[in-house]
Amino acid sequence: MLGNLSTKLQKILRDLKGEGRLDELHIEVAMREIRIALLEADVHFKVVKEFVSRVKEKALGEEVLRNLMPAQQVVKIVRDELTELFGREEAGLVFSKPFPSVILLMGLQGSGKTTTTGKLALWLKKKGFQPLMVSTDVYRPAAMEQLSVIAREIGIGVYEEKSSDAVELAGNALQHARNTGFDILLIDTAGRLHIDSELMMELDRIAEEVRPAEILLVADAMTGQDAVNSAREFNQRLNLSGVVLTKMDGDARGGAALSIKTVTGKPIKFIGVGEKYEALEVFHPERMASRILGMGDVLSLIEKAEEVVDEEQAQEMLKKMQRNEFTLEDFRQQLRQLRRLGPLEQVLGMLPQMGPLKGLNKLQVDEKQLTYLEAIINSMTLKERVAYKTINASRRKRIAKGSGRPVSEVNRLLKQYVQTKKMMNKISKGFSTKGLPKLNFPI
Ligand SMILES: Nc1nc2c(ncn2[C@@H]2O[C@H](COP(=O)(O)OP(=O)(O)OP(=O)(O)O)[C@@H](O)[C@H]2O)c(=O)[nH]1
Ligand SMILES: [Mg+2]
Repeated sequence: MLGNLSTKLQKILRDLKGEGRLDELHIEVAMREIRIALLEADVHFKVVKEFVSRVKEKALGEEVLRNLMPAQQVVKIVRDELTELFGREEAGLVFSKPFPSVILLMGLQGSGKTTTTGKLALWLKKKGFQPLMVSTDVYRPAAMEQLSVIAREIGIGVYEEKSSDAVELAGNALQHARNTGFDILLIDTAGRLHIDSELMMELDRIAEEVRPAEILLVADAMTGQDAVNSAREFNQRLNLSGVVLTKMDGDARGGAALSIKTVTGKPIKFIGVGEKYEALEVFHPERMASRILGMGDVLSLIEKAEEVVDEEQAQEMLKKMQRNEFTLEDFRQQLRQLRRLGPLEQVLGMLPQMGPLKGLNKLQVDEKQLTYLEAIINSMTLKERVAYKTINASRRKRIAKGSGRPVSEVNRLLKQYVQTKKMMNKISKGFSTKGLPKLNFPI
């Protein structure tokens, strides 16, 4: 995520660390480089100016330069200021009581409103709410159909009514939600290529009709300063409660994410990180700042893991690793869980890029390889999976044939498995089987 900016900032700070003692000139040079990196990432020029001057002022502070590890201090300052740009506090969703509470989503055409409506509904459902969705895009019949398809796919209710009046439709949907006991009504609205007064008026009237607890702007992170400008204009008219930045998984440069809070005063509440309905993350300013600086986001990773990993199974697996009983069957299960965590690149990006994990994010990860590994294990008998030493040359040939992969890959997998087993055994000893793992990452 924000790969380019991330790489540049990390390089600048790494160079600074290489300097040992720091003087004003070092700081000057680093600040100039940071300024360029931010501008290249399409961050708003005023935001850049203020950011650099704040970091510089703090970095030149007496204590920093006299500190034994001044570069570390500078890294911390940059991280704190980045966090500040992202909005410091995690914003969270607001609900109105009594239910149903309304979330109104708006934004320019193609920014991801309909997809985000579905993602957010799914997220709320996982949290135990009973959401209902409605599309008020009365201009394109296909728009309503799109939301209905999403609703079916994620198993969430959708309010449908043939109507050409978006305001009336929103009102009726709310009435329906109230009558039938839904907690939350998510309203997807029509987009326009540009902000125009007709669009604004309609949104105004919908808001007036349903009194939303949340007015979220859905903005496409890939569009950089355009996203920021649209956010500013929407906010002037509708008093947004927050922003959802979509397409952060693509090659968004960071300009939108780093400018929106300062320019509009409104926090980013969620980010969209893919086309799948699960690809929505709560936005944590501090964690995002750490991720950009390569310090990892182990907390988010643990949360993701907790969603897909069954706690009891995990404990069982840990015990097995500690007793060195980790079988190929377990290896397969781990591969499956790994794939459920999301695209490997994203997972690796959340690990701290230092110590033993340094450079991991630059690994060329090929998702296909995981499928092949699983196919190879699938071709083994249960006995073989439990006792890998019985897998002799002729069995290897049979397994290769069964999985449609060359024998060399079967050999490599067995080798990897043995190494993993050893490593797991070692690492697992550092974890406690009670409560949270003792994490030994150097962060
Ligand atoms: N990669 C990626 N694609 C996304 C994300 N969010 C939405 N998209 C894609 O963006 C495209 C447009 O999404 P929609 O949800 O239809 O956008 P919209 O704002 O409802 O569009 P209109 O209703 O036409 O204004 C779709 O192809 C989505 O799959 C995201 O976070 N990441
Ligand atoms: Mg739409």
